[in-house]
Amino acid sequence: MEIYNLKEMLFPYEQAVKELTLKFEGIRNEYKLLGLYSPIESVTGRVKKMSSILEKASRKKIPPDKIKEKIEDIAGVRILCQFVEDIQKVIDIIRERNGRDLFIEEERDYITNTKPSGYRSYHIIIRYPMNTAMGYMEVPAEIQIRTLSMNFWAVAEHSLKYKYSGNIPMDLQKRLINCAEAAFKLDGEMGTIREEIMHVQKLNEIKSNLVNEIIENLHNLYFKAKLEEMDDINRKFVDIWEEGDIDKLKEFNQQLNVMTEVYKV
Ligand code: 0O2
Repeated sequence: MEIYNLKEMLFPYEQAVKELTLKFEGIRNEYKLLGLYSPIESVTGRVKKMSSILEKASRKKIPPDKIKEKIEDIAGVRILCQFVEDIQKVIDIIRERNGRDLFIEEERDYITNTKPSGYRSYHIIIRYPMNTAMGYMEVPAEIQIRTLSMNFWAVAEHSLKYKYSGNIPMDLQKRLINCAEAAFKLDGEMGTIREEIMHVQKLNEIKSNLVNEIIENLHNLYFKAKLEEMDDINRKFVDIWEEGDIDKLKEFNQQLNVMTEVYKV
């Protein structure tokens, strides 16, 4: 690979990032649609900037023709979790796909083996099979899995590293290590109320899905069945909605389901 080819070389990486991001977002949405707690809070992806690729190649003394082979994080996907416990669930989801739509090359556990900087995250290096205009290829990609608080720290530290060109002054480094420990302590404390938070979030998802169904039913009864007593039904819905009782919402939706059955809408 020559430098003048770098832009073209990145095309499949861009596609791989898009596909991987979409897949993990799909898993997250599926959990939510099923009214379940999702271990995936959010997913982002990026292709490393050309300047960063060249900087990393130069720092690691990688010649241009070895960039593709040696820099594994040109395609990067970051999965954020609310709780440390969710990270293992995400790892399991990815391991489950190994040999199917991706191939795991290596796993790096910087949570158990925290980096001296204070960095915590779980990395999975994969090869992602793709059919491109140039034919079949396996695009290397790095999946970083971390909690929101690990991410808060990493993003801040990354900015400082950039500001100081990689040489953060010693006293700032020490403060960053303290911050990393505080962030990890926060993760630990949050873990103690995880069950309760998960329960509330699940209920919220169920409620939101129910409201979607109810509104669709109301829409069909109004526009398709042209029901006359719609005002009463709407008022009943508003009352139940304001009460916020999930069982009453379920019961109301069941009644609407029966009505839509009867009116065949
Ligand atoms: P960017 O801008 O995020 O792409 P090395 O670069 O030698 O540390 P290596 O051997 O490629 O890393 O693999 P490693 O350490 O498993 O993963 C590299 C990526 O992990 C980094 O990419 C960062 O995103 C993240 N990372 C690793 N260590 C740290 C750290 O101490 N602080 C922060 N904030 N992030 C870290 P890049 O290329 O450095 O940066």
